[in-house]
Amino acid sequence: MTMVLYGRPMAGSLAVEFLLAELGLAHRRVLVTGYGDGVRPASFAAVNPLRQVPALTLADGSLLTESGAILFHLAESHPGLAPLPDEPGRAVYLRWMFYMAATIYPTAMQIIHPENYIDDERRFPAIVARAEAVIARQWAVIEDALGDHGRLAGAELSAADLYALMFALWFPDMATVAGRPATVRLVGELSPRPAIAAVLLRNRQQENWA
Ligand SMILES: N[C@@H](CCC(=O)N[C@@H](CS)C(=O)NCC(=O)O)C(=O)O
Repeated sequence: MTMVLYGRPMAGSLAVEFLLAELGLAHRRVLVTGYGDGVRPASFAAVNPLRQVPALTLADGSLLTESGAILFHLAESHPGLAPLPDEPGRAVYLRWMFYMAATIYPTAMQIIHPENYIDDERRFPAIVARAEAVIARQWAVIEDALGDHGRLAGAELSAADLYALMFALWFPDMATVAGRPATVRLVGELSPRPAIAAVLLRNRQQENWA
């Protein structure tokens, strides 16, 4: 059975698309639009009751949600983009995978969807401003780590770098990226890779009509 990735253009599915493309894994992509009761296709509500992307059905028909789990599983089961147990860089790789999922992603969501955190629209700017300050501090840790090797888990490209690339692309003008040379270099080196460039082109084209 072909894997099916449920995604929104330029959203949390982007890092999974990067990884699927870099690993050359065949999959079908289902574009999700709308939110809450307006989510389309309506059947997506049964796939992920939270109506969040990414979600991936695997070849055996089982379903994975959570970007970190999806990236981790794919990189673990197809060699090339993760240090495996007992290989150098493994522990550091785990650190960054969890850092992206548990530290960066929730802060990013406060910036992009403040309406999920407070009802009073007048308070949205305050939520966003605080989250921007928090993510700037969080990203400084990534910038320092990238400064050592240009990649997060040692010298080799890993799924953690692709995860970081997604967030950097979400906030190109913010303190996550702007003025951070190691992050700018990561984006500059990874974005033109043929697999990544093709995913970005497709996502940017779909962003305009989805
Ligand atoms: N913890 C989840 C978060 C996923 C998430 O928040 N996805 C966003 C897109 S970036 C979404 O689909 N939001 C729609 C909603 O919450 O209604 C993960 O890491 O996959």
